[in-house]
Amino acid sequence: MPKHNEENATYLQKFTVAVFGDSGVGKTSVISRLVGTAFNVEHLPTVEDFHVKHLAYKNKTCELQIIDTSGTYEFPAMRRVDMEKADSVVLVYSMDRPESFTKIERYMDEIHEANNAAQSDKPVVVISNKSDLSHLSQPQFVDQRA
Ligand SMILES: Nc1nc2c(ncn2[C@@H]2O[C@H](COP(=O)(O)OP(=O)(O)O)[C@@H](O)[C@H]2O)c(=O)[nH]1
Ligand SMILES: [Mg+2]
Repeated sequence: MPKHNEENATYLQKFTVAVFGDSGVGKTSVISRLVGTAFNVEHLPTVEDFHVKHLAYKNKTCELQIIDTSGTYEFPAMRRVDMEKADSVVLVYSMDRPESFTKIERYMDEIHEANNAAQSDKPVVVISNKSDLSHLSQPQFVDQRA
């Protein structure tokens, strides 16, 4: 019987991804799309959820553990724990809400702090969500970041 440990070529390698972003930007929706659960047209604020997705990569099966965080800025200690345990971080902002992009900078600062503390260098991916509503944002939103 094959042993399920790291020496086994088909072992499930585990990666933890933490998803952060302002409340309502669409974090849960993006994750639902990835893990195959239904898209919800309502915004149900998340405290913290955990999802698992299996992916095949280079002859191995990876287990992606996805932490869907609360978008409120009230839980810095919880965020810090999630940042420290994540192998990589996804930051989401919404194209109709410039302030949700400004928040990305604060998350980046916190990630740098967590990285420095842990002497790590986690990859960070930024997702622009709600591109169908991009016409609602002000032009300077783009100019400010150029
Ligand atoms: N128009 C539009 N609405 C979206 C999109 N993605 C998510 N939403 C809606 O945005 C709201 C907040 O989404 P949710 O995933 O709960 O946000 P979260 O708080 O970041 O987890 C919900 O009403 C979703 O249906 C998108 O790409 N376009
Ligand atoms: Mg959510």
